Amino acid sequence: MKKQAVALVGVPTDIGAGHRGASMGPEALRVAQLAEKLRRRGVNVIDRGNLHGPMNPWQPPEEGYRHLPEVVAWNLAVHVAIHQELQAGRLPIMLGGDHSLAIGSISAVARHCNEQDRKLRVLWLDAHADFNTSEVTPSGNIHGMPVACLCGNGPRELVEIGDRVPAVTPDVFRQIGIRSVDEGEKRLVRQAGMDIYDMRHIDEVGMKRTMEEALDGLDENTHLHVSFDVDFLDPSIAPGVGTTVRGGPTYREAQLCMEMIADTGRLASLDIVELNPAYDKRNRTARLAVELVESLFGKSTLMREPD
Ligand code: 4U7
Ligand code: MN
Ligand code: MN
Ligand code: MN
Repeated sequence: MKKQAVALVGVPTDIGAGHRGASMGPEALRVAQLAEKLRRRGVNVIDRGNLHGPMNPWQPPEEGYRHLPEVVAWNLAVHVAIHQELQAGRLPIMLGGDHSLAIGSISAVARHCNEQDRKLRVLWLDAHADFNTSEVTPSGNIHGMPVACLCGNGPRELVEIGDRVPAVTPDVFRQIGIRSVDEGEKRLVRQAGMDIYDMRHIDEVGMKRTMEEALDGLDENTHLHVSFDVDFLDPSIAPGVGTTVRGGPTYREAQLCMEMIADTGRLASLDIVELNPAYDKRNRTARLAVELVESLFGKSTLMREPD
C-alpha cells in the first residue's frame, strides 16, 4: 500500500491573537524546511501554499469578541481546505496562524469522521485550555476560545461551521501541558468535565504515564488529531510565541510526547499554531517545532531507516 500523502496548508493570519506576528508562522516553518525534512523521512509532502483571508484590522473587542467577522472568514476557508484534503485521503497539516483556526480545522476533521463513521480523539498540546467564552474572556481574543466554540459554546457563526452543532463533544479532547487557565474559564472547564493533563500531573507522574493515559482507548477506527500550540513548550526552548507561560515541557519531555503519539500509528491530521517569528531568535522555535514534527512522523533517536 502506498504511504499516505501529507498536505501542508498555510494559514497566514494572527486574526484571533493578542499579539501580531503569528501570520508569519507558515513561512517560518517552510524556512525551517518542514517539507524537506519530512520528505527525507520518506513522506510524500505536497505544499498547497497559503489560504487567503481578511487583513488584521487590529480593533478592540466588540461584545466580547475581537475581529469576529474576520475570524469567521478565515475559519470557513480553513474548514473547506482541510476537509478537501481529508476527503482526498491526505493527512493535512495546518500551518498557523493563531489557534482560533483550530475551529476550522477540527470542525473539518469532525465532519470527515462523521462521514467515514470513525471515532475522533484530539490531543490539545497547549499551555492554555482555550475554553473561554465572550462572558468570561479577559481579552476578547478568539484564540483563547476554540475548544469552547467546537463544543458549541460560542458565537453562532463559529459554532455552526461544519456539519453539526456542536462539532465535537468535550470527551474527544485530551489537553496536555496546561498551566494557564483564567478564573471564569476554570469553572467552564470543570463543568464540561474536560480531560486535562496539566503540568502538575506531568510533574507528578511523568510524561510517559501522562501520554499512556491520554492515548488510552485508541483503536484502528480512531482518527487522531493533534493540535500543537507551540506555547505548549517551555519558553526557554521556544521563545517564538506571543503568549509565553513558564514551566512547560522540556525538550526531552516534548520529544517523548511526540514519539509516543507516533508509536500509536494513528496520527491523521495536525495543526501547528501560535508560532510567532516576531518574538523568535534566528528561527529557533520554528526549527524546534519542525524537529518535534519529525518525531511525530516517526523519527526516533535510534538510527532507524525510514520504512
Ligand atoms: B492560545 C488567555 F487571558 N487565556 O483568553 C485569553 F491568558 O491559543 C490566553 O492558547 C489565550 O495561545 C491564549 O486571552 C490562546 C489569557
Ligand atoms: Mn492555544
Ligand atoms: Mn496557548
Ligand atoms: Mn498563544
